[in-house]
Amino acid sequence: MAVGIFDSGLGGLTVLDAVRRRLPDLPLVYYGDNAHAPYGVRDADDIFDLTTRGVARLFEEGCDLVILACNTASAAALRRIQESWVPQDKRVLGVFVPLIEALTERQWGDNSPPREVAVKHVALFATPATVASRAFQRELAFRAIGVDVESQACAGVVDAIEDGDMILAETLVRAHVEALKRKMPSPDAAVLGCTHYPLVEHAFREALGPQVRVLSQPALVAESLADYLRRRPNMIGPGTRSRFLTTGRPARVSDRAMQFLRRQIVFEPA
Ligand code: DGN
Repeated sequence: MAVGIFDSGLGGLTVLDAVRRRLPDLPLVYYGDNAHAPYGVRDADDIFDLTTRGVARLFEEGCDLVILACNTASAAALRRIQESWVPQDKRVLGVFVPLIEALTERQWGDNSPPREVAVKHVALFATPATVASRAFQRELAFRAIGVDVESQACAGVVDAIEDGDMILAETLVRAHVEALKRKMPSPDAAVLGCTHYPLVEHAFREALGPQVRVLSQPALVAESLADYLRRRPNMIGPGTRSRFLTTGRPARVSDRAMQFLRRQIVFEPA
């Protein structure tokens, strides 16, 4: 049995990498829907259909737990999947809750009332689809967490990273941070709500300044997963080797994965 990691493309490899560092023996199956990426410009029904197809494939691979390591899919499809689609013996988790926990210091699955929230003004940087969904604000409201959120749809950043144009990506990040600061001059914390942003985290940090606490998803998701599995010791059995599936062209996707993992991995057709 393995843990499945779903993403619209390659960005979820930043999450996979952090999970591997935190839980080196955990067998993982990665599914990148490269044939249909990016999701950031698709509508919610389309994202739901594509995401359920990928998650079903990961269930077939023997994954009883799947992480939607894609903010756009988590925003547009996760609740619908959890409420109406997942079989009883399977679990699908998203990537917002670990960020919210980091703001409130709560644990996954803990229903106790929120503690005093240290941060008051939160800047959210994400794709246009994630920002439009208001899923992050919905999750905060669901937990009765009263922080002030200002969001910035970072158009172009994912595409620039996918094209390997890091100079353009960093220039766009600086422009998006400036645009955010015009709406919220002094955020206490910044949430990087997209799988690709760890690759330009340095640009976000520089533009935001040292007084802003930057919450980067991969390490937070890995820590939450470790905690989740620690509380469910029988959930994942002894491992097989990790596998990488793609709906795109495996040779091309394997080549581009180097940019995210800085080592060679081999994708198979999904
Ligand atoms: N993986 C997506 C996310 O985290 O929002 C970014 C890529 C995309 O499909 N837009």
